[in-house]
Amino acid sequence: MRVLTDPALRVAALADHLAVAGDGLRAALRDPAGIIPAIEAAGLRGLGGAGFPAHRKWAAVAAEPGPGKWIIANGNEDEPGTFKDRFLLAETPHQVIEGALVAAVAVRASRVALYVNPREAAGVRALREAAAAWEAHPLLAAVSAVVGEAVELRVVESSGLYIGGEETAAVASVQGGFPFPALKPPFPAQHGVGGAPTLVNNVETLAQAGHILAKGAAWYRGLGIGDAAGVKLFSLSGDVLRPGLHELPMGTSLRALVFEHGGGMLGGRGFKAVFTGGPSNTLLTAADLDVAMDFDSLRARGSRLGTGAMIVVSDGTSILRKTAEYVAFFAASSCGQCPPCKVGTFQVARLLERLEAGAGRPGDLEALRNLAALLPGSGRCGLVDGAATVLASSLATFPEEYARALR
Ligand code: L3W
Repeated sequence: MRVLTDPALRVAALADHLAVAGDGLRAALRDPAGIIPAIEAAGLRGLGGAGFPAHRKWAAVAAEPGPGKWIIANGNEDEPGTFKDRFLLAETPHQVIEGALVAAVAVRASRVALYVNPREAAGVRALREAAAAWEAHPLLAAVSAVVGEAVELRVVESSGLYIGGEETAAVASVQGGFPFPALKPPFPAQHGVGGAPTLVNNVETLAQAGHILAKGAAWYRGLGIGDAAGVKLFSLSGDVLRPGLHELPMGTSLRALVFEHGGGMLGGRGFKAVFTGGPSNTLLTAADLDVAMDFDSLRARGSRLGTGAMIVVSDGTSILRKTAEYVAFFAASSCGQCPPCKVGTFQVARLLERLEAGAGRPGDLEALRNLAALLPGSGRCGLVDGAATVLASSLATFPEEYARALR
């Protein structure tokens, strides 16, 4: 099933995009009041990690007074193992912009920030060219007419820092500041860029909107398996034969992803575990191979779908080493505003590094367990929670690796 990755959408010229797409935006312009109900009926969720129902966020922004409301199409993507947004931006920039304009019509926003990670130079280039083409096209004038203000598309390069993907940090970046996350509430929906109501959605979420409006909510919902709706871009990496971006029905089993679409384990090695999402969630193991990969099923299992990144680890690979690598990433990515996050992630990274190097000391495991219990909830954004979750899960699931490292 190819919706977002349909080769016909991988075009640079707007005319080529509109030859095969554009019906979603046209439908949105014909019936602006029908957009949010369609998004709700489709079951679209926020695909940047949290899975928050998209229609609730859109309705919250729509309910706020204008003028000067904002949309931030969040393409900051920088977490290990996630590489879906860079595909959408570099290969299908018009698909993302069409979706963002559907959202602009729905919530009556006039400022659209296409917020992109400058490390992805191809994405920045593609988006700049695409935005210029839309600026000159009558469809944008039609969007402005419905919104009631001149709609502007701005490509905004992020700081390139991971933390800049957190939504309040994205708001701060678009305002020209350092990407410091802020406490919520207020949510950006009420108080975003310059205090204006702001809809922040991941670019994958927005990209789905055009298809939903074009082909209908029932069609979209039916693409998913069971109760799960629609399609998802899974970033598959690690010890599999066919790593890469796999667009699959939401609710596809982990087994199907790894053993059918991913071609199975590299070199016939045994399957050991999967780091999901950020990688900031509870690990999945062989006992979870039949779990449906969707927000609710993974949450019921005690884990999370997150961004849909699945980093597969085989028998020969050390979980301790991978955990140390990811926690070091979170430690380096902490913005430093909240001492428990800055100091806690640093301490965990230091202890893991020491253990991994065979220089662990008695008491290190207890210190790690204590930190895993103490740190969650101690920061204003989710960064420290992610680091603590992956640590706690790896300690609980593979205790023998830690004990062996200590010996
Ligand atoms: C309006 C309300 N909006 C909540 C909105 C809120 C936000 C969304 C989810 O994501 C996840 C986490 C990581 N009126 C609202 C409302 N909203 N109540 O719903 O909010 P929240 O707070 O549940 O999550 P979040 O912090 O936005 C984090 C996963 O993403 N993840 C992490 C990515 C992190 C980055 C980064 O920091 N650079 O990319 C990766 O998978 O595990 O589940 O929009 O405003 N009443």
